[in-house]
Amino acid sequence: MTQPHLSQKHLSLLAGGVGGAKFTYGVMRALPDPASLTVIVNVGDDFEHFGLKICPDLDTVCYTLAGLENPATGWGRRGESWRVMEAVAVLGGPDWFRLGDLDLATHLERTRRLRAGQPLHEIAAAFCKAWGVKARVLPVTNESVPTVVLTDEGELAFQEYFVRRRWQPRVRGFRFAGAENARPAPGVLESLRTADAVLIAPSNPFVSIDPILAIPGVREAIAGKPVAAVSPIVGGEAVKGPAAKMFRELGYEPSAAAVAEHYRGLVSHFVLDEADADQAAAVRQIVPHVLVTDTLMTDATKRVELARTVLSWLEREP
Ligand code: FO1
Repeated sequence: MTQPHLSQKHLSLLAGGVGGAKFTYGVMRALPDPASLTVIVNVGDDFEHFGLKICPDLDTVCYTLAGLENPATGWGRRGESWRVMEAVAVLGGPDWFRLGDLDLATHLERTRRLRAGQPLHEIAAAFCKAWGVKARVLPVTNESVPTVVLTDEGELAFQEYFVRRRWQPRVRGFRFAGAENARPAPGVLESLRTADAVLIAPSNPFVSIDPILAIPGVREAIAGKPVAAVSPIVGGEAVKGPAAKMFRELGYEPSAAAVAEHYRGLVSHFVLDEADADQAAAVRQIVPHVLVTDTLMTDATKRVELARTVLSWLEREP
């Protein structure tokens, strides 16, 4: 009997942000059965705005898997219009966090369902079904565990820091409020425990992946498994967003090796970009299995190529 390919087994993927969504899309497309993929998504960016529950990372992942994402921003919806936000601005309301007209439908319907008592993971499943997403997408927890950014100016709520202040305040650390008492959403630990391998997307380690790992039981569920992380830092800079700036402000030189160090003891496999090939030996001192490849997901084909490269490497070097 031939050995089943990893691409036919169960995979779990930890993701947040735009880079995370792009890699998730690649993995989903690289698998013969997208239903064998469970995506566990950061909820630290979630907040309430206009009385609506906004879940940026869940929505970014789901829109991207459904092909509904706005290609210009990576977040929000394709073909978006902004009539509601424009009308809000005329009234003097807050328009710093831009909610498009189509995107608003997601927040309205999610908030209605939450108020009716439906848990977030069921809402995510219902929305994925409606949008034709075959992979399973789970919030890491159904509870509110907001990321708080500790800055030179004091504590800032995540979206205040990220969008309103355009990640300019200097960071000193992060807090995931209430994480220690939060319960993982149904299916999260089961999916991690039964996964043949766990992937960590090239997402921001501090504010996309760490808030997932902070939920009790998550680290334990993946301990001892093949866990492969893809570096979000390429050539000393973040592909998108503030990851490199955060490393610097926390006192580390941003590099693929610094990301590997951040994940020391958690990951068995680490993927870095060709631009950082000179760090492969140093990373091998931190993580046993190291792959150097082109990680830049400049179009949909490259997302799938990267996923295929990582999955076939995991098969060869489990
Ligand atoms: N990011 C921005 O930089 N500016 C925005 O106005 C903005 C609005 C927005 C609306 C819905 C949504 O799901 C995401 C949105 N994002 C926006 C992205 C969001 O801040 C994410 O948390 C970050 O991209 C980090 O992943």
